[in-house]
Amino acid sequence: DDGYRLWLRYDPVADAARRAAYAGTISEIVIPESAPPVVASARDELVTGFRGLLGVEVPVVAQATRDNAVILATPRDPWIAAIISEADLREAGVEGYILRRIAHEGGHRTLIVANRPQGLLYGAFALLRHLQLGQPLEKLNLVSAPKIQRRLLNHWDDMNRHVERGYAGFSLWEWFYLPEIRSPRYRDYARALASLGLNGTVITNVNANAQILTAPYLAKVAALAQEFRPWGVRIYLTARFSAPIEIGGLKTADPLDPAVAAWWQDKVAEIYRAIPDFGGFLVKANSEGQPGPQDYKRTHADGANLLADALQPYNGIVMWRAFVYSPENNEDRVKQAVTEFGPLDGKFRQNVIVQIKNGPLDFMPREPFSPLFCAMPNTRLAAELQITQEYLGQSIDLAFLAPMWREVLDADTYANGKGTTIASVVDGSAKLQHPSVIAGVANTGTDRNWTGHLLAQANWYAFGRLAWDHQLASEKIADEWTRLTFGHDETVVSTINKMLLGSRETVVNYSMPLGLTHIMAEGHHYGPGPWVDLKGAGRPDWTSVYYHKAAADGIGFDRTATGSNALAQYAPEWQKLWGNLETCPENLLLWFHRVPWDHKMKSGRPLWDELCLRYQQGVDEVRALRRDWDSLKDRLDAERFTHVAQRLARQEKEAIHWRDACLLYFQQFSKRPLPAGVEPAAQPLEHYTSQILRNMPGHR
Ligand code: BDP
Repeated sequence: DDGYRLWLRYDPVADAARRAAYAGTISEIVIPESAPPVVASARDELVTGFRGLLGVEVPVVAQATRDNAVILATPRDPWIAAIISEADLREAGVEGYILRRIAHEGGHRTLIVANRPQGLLYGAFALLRHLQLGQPLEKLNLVSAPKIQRRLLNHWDDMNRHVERGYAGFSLWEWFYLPEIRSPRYRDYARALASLGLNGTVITNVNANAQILTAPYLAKVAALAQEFRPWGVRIYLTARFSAPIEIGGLKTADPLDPAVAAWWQDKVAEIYRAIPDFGGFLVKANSEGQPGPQDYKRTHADGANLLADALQPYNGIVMWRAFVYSPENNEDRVKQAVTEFGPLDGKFRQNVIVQIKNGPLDFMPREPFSPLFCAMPNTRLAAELQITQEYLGQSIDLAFLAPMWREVLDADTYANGKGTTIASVVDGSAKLQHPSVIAGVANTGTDRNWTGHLLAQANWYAFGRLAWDHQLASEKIADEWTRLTFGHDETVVSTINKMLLGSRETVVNYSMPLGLTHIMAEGHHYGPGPWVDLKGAGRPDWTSVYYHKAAADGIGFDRTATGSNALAQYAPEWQKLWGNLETCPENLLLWFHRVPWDHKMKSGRPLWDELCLRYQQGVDEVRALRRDWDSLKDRLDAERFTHVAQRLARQEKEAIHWRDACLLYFQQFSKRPLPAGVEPAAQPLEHYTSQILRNMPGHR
């Protein structure tokens, strides 16, 4: 089993009694003859799903002819309107669905009801998931609707098919072959998105290439859009701010220049002629060398509004990224987004969404939430999460990210008083609504299993499920994914669930425990590099020494009032908790504080000992992961078993490497021995500092 089928396997329901029960309650699929393409996808999915799960060919009809029909319907059908309440329909909204089993004319029906075609598709997937999860049909009765309107993947795919921070092969988009030649994978990709309720995708890298906006490439993009459309997946593109110069022949890209505005208007009109349901632009501007409005002494708002005005007539949106830290500013890097964007609050058009990474630094294994989520009350804000594991072991280490994303979504900004979680800021319920956006940087590529590491499929799944319903518990998501992917052997399920749920914390433990961040190797970002300094990286805030500040007297970055005071960007409640060395949670300790090596930790041990033991714990936990996986050998197919076993073996090596490299390095400053229970390094420090990894994926 190569994993290609993801969570949509539709293998026969293993429990024969249950399979028979399902088959007995599903007799035919009722769907109007002139169904729009999205509903045709729903129909085909149900046929395929029932065939696989139940082993029967369920006929498709235009009118119910018998008992136990599965009926796809909208409230335009008076029969449905009489059964489904106004309130339920309202709750289902634009994209949601109602699943209900009802008694009717002496028999039964299963209803999939939605206000719009898209909801029927999501309802069909939900019904199939229900069966795949072995849930009973008899009392089926649920209403589900997404809380966030635009649920997008962001692909950091270059046009030469290299994927920036991609660890699963090449880009899925075969630009040279398009538009005529279309890989069947495009359909499979869009179908996978739809199965999770994702409704859009930005197919190009934020480090953008203007060529994508030229006519020949727009024709190729239009071909992809055509493949995605039956699955309700809309295309978005990244817009390179200097495109008017690079492909438009203008001398400037100044957002206040009327010729520039006219160029973008024409370009946007051209895009919508080719792709009528085009979603909009994602822009990285004046960030890490990308061009932007500041090149013309204009603001981010000027830049974003320029594009927003061009898109507005078509209901297109601009997602303007807030990942900025300017080379001229030597303020603590984690403060800079608020410094730059805070003053622009309220200055963006209504179809602009400022897109913010979950943390103020950069997708670290753990950071506090970005304070920009509470600094712009009059601006629409999107959350950008990273599914691809740039800093969490790429496609070698197991790190299930739902618990990390839960930390973010549940974080209370206190922006509108207690309970103003990031989730509520993003979905608009806390403040401004429409359009609301959540984005996940994709971990997909041409690898047969899509995500490089088979178990990393769980992160794609988790992002999609959370984008639909940001209240879902990590445990529930893990359990769903494991059952959909590996079936219902309870030993398998409980073992894999346990492995998934602890895995992110394990990576934190052996790489950046106790609030350490950004101490990975330079450039490719894989493995340890706490020694990276200005000799090895282009600017101070790309070094590791900038972040850990280890010295004889201690370690950590003082972000309290005695230091950079990044803490002041948070609500007083957080300032109080995080600002005090005694109350600051230890998992963020060295993010906020500079701490002496002998500082007494909650365990009673000195900081140095605690740090060492965390690294050791990380290694021990990887060993436990290996034991757990090995215990499933006879219960899994050989291909998937071996695939994961090999990666876990490599992960153990990597964890040991992290532990040894970091502890040897920090020991130069702490001058303390390893505490009992911590295994000593096999090699001297020079061995680790002189290692150069080559041919790393995801990095140019
Ligand atoms: C960093 C990545 C870099 C991205 C950048 C971004 O290392 O490849 O281009 O973020 O998000 O995490 O723009």
